[in-house]
Amino acid sequence: AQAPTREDKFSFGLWTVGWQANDMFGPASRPPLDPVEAVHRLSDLGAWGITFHDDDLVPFGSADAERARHLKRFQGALAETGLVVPMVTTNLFSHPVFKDGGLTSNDRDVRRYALRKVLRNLDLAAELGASTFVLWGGREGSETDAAKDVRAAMDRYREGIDFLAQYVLDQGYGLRLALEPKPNEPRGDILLPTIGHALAFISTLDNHEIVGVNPEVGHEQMAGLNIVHGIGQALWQGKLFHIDLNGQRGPRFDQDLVFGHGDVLSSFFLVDLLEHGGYDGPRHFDYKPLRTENMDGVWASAEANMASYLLFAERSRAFRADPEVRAALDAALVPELATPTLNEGETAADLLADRSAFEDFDPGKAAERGYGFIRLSQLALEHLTGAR
Ligand code: GLT
Ligand code: MN
Ligand code: MN
Repeated sequence: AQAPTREDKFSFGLWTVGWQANDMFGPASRPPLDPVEAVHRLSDLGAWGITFHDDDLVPFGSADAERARHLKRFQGALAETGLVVPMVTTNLFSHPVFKDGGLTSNDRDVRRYALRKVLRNLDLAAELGASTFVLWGGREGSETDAAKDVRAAMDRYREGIDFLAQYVLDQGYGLRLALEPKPNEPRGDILLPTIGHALAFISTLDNHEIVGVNPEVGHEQMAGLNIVHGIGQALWQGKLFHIDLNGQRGPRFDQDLVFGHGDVLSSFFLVDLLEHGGYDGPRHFDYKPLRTENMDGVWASAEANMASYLLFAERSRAFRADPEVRAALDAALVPELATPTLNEGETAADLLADRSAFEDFDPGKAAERGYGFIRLSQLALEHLTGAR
């Protein structure tokens, strides 16, 4: 297997390798991880970047001097290793003050406090040279429809995101905001549950140019959706600012498995899309090392994410280079979809005058063709499994 290099742009959340594996049914099974050690270990493994929430790096409520001390140590480790901070995010979900959300809490004082918490962290993100600021609204939502006026919540969400984006613009920070959708967990229902909801919401913002999405593979799959289609549309709209790669097996609780350890076929097509679809941002892993693993297992899991990605990328190149695949793609008319349906400048009158489009077109005959999609799919599977 290939070893990861900085050029691969692999990054990890501090909260991933640092997760102590405390869950709903039991306490931590691993010791705390020093962020400085995380930086060094990830760097040694070939990662390029590290990301974090304010509270991952500086415990919630730390005094200013304490905060400065934590940041200094962390920045020292970055300088020593050359690891970068491509993305920063704010925790608006752990402290009980956010139990009804941050930007959309019913309590106005909480919303104002949330904005202040994010502003402070935007300054830090800019200082560390990050280009993306992620907002995951895990607590923005409800368990009962009696409790949340969704239209008012959307007003407040828009107000909050537009305000934060305006601050970024006013400060001249080179940051873009990326909203991360998730359908549920920890709230019963979360606002902006899917990529599609988030994209529609973004189009209503005054500052929509600097707001995009940070989709997580497993979150779309929890909603039963096709992540490859979702990412395809986000790319098409120029809104794929960042991505959270991981694994999930079907609609159930958020598994945050290692990338490739969920839906393998979908992971293959996702990497194929990222590698050939014009995305050049971070390949960011947001997963949880299994609770069964000790620290050796944690580092093995970090390696596994990168190895999976590189394996899929290599298989995707082989797939695309195979002459049989190219012939099958042509036979399936895949390239023809890139041809516009209308001729240049063609009007409705022109189309109405084109007898070949209707009067002389034989739908019965056209319906006889088989598209050969199964053959194509099987060729992909053969490449993926190394049979070719
Ligand atoms: C939290 C969540 C992730 C988000 C993180 C960013 S927080 O760990 O489960 O999906 O990406 O806020
Ligand atoms: Mn995520
Ligand atoms: Mn998740």
